[in-house]
Amino acid sequence: MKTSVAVLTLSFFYLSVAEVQRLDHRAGESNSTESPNIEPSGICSCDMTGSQKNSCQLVVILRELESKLKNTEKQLEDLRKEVQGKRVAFGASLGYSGNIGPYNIEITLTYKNVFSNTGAYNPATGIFTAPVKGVYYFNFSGHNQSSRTMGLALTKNGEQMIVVFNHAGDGNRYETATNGMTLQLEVGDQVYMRLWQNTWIYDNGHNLSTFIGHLLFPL
Ligand SMILES: *[C@@H]1O[C@H](CO)[C@@H](O)[C@H](O)[C@H]1NC(C)=O
Ligand SMILES: *[C@@H]1O[C@H](CO)[C@@H](O)[C@H](O)[C@H]1NC(C)=O
Ligand SMILES: *[C@H]1O[C@H](CO)[C@@H](O)[C@H](O)[C@H]1NC(C)=O
Repeated sequence: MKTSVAVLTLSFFYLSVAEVQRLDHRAGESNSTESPNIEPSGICSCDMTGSQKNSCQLVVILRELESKLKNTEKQLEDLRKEVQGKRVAFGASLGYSGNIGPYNIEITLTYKNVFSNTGAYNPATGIFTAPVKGVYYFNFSGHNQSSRTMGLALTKNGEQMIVVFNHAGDGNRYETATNGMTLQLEVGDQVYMRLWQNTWIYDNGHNLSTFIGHLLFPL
């Protein structure tokens, strides 16, 4: 709107107020429909003087520009709404879980301590469900004592994507392993963390074991 106001203001250098009103009224009569291609010569008659005709054509062009600008503004607003609906992110830790495992089956980890969540991550199940088609980034970390085996898998719809595996070694160190990946997801695809059978993971109030994900861009 600012642009059209500026353009209109500029036009007063060339047209008197009365002239603009008269011509604008005239242009309005033949421009009641929203035709994007107004033919200036169709409104500005032949019996006008050269300068009148120029002014008349200017008004017609201005009106055309104004309607195009209104259209662009509407498209921009629609786009803004669309982009806002596509903001997706979450971050969580196991929190005060203590030791989890070992189990004789693989389990899905539930990261209950939520730092942020636009809603697509369910802390009760540990499952992230893609709300839009797009490219997403995930990262996770897992902590435990070096004497314990830790196997963690970022899993998509039951299919293992990437893993960290901590081989149980000697010593009594505390170790954290981390990994991350960019994944293309369809609407409804599910991503979650699995703890391998007969392995351990640990967390406490320090949020050592985390799982995060966010939408990089929609497709
Ligand atoms: C995952 O996150 C950790 C901690 O921020 C970082 O050090 C690591 O580079 C990330 N890994 C990948 C593969 O993005
Ligand atoms: C762990 O996360 C919670 C929030 O989710 C936070 O209040 C707490 O301070 C974190 N602990 C540490 C040691 O950073
Ligand atoms: C790692 O797992 C073992 C076995 O359950 C446990 O004793 C230990 O305390 C765990 N956590 C850490 C931080 O080492």
